[in-house]
Amino acid sequence: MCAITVVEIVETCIFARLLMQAIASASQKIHVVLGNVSCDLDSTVCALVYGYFQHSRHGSSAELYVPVLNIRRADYALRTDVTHVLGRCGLGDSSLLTFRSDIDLHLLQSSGRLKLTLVDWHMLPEDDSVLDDALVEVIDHRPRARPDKKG
Ligand SMILES: [Mn+2]
Repeated sequence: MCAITVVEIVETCIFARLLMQAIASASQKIHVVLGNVSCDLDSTVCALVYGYFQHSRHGSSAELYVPVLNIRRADYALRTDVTHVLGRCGLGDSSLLTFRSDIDLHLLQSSGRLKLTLVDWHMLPEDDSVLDDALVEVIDHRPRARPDKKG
């Protein structure tokens, strides 16, 4: 069974709603905890749990932590292991999750409001190289390409 409780999972879902409010705010930093592009189960769980953990410890009105699943929302149904496990944990409603297609990371970065943590991967692809300056932390078993920055 799941190590995280249903209550905790559901609490992470406030991220999606808070995110919508934050995007409307001109000043709030958004710290995205981004899983890898395969959106496999460990990547997804790590993004949700670490995002929740960081939000619980450091989230504030000035900085919002948001776990983001690194696929298009339309592709979520294809990740049957993820949908199965999250469904078993009481998180069957995908509208409560935030996907890469829901949020324009390049726009947030260009406005200086993005901080980025990568979980279960360690290198941004070439077409996301503009996000490099927002990268503050990498949680992965592979060696880092560059040292973590403070943030
Ligand atoms: Mn993985």
